Amino acid sequence: MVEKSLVFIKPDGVRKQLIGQVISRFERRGIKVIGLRMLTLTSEMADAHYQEHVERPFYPSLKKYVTGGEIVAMVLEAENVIAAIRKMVGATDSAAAEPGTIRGDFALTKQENIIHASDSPESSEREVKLFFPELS
Ligand code: 3AN
Repeated sequence: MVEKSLVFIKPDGVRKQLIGQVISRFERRGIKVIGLRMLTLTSEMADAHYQEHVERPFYPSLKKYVTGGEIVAMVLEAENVIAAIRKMVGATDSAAAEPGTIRGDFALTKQENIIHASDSPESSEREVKLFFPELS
C-alpha cells in the first residue's frame, strides 16, 4: 500500500548541515519527496505535534530544542514507507541506534536526535495535515 510519512530534520540536523545527506538517503532508496518546506516551529505547532508528550517531564526541554531553530519538513511517499523510514532513522536514543541508521551515524543523544519520522499510519495522517494541509 502506498503510504505517506511526515519527516522533519530537527534544528540540530539543519545546524550540522545534514539536509542534503538525509534527503539523499531517502531518494536513493526510491522514496519520493512530494512536499518540502523550511520553517521554524511555533509554540502551538510544537504542542500539537508532540501532543502525547506535552505532560512529560522532558517536554519543556524538548520544546525549547525543536522551536529553537529552523527545521526542514517533508512528506515522503512510497509503498509501506512508514516502517521502512523508521528503520532508516534508528532508535529514539541515538546512543543506542545502530550504525548505518541516520541517528546511529549522525547523533549521540536521546533528545537531539536529528530527525522526526511518523511512527504509524494514524500519526502520519495527523502530522501531514498539521504540516502540509494541502497534501492531506
Ligand atoms: P521518536 O522520535 O523516535 O518517534 P518519541 O516520539 O518517543 O521518539 O519522542 C519524540 C522526541 O522526544 C524524540 N525524538 C526526542 O527528541 C524526544 N524525547 C523522547 N524521549 C525523551 C527523553 N526521555 N528525554 C529527552 N527527550 C526525549
